[in-house]
Amino acid sequence: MKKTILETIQSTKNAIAVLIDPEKSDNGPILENLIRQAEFSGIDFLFVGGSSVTRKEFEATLKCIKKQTKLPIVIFPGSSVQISKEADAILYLSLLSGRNPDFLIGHHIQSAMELFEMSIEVMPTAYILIDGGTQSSVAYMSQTTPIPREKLSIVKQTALAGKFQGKQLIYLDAGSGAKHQVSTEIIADLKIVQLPLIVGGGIRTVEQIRDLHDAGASIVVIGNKLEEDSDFLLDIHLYKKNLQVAALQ
Ligand code: 1GP
Repeated sequence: MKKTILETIQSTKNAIAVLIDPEKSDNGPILENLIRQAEFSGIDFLFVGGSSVTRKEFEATLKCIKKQTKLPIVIFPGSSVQISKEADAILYLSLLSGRNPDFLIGHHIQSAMELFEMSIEVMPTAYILIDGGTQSSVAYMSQTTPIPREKLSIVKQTALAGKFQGKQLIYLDAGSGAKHQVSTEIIADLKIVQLPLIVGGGIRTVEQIRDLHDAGASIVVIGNKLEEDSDFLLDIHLYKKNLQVAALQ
């Protein structure tokens, strides 16, 4: 039987997701090229979403992506309008680092019935913002404050609370374009939670990806860097190849 996306994530190691923001997508040659390169480089997932994407933009981009690839398409929603039956799964995010009820439960209620009628997989996810040294769009749009990066115990308590609530995944985000990525100390510290960790925000080099994987991140998410330079996927290709070789030794 085919694995669900959640099962795939639970059994994955050293995975990489490309984040596509429909607000910035041309839904044409640039997106097509990015998807081709992502497939070639051995990317594991395509995440789709953004802080201020409209329903129309979202649907249009999803349709373009779906037409071109068999890679798993996972929604990383910025709001209740970012849902679509074209996707395979949705990270059903509760923004646990914040205290804004809209992002803890409000958007969920607004979209629950529609989501129920779509046959996409819903993956309960604890979404935790960590200060990345810049004011991020997600912090601004959600009107929440990220957890200071040195407050390891608050991150750990928040992740554990998410686990006790039944979340299946933890997403640690330093925010798009962050100056500082989520630290490897935080990732190592969250081993006790024993849930797959997805980590994003400000990741721009293969060394950063490797450090995060080595510390225990299941999936590293790359957004901004690829919007500026999709050839970075060639470096990722090499990194993935080396991982395969190492696994055979
Ligand atoms: C998704 O915020 C990240 O979690 C994406 O960040 O755009 O900086 O890669 P970048």
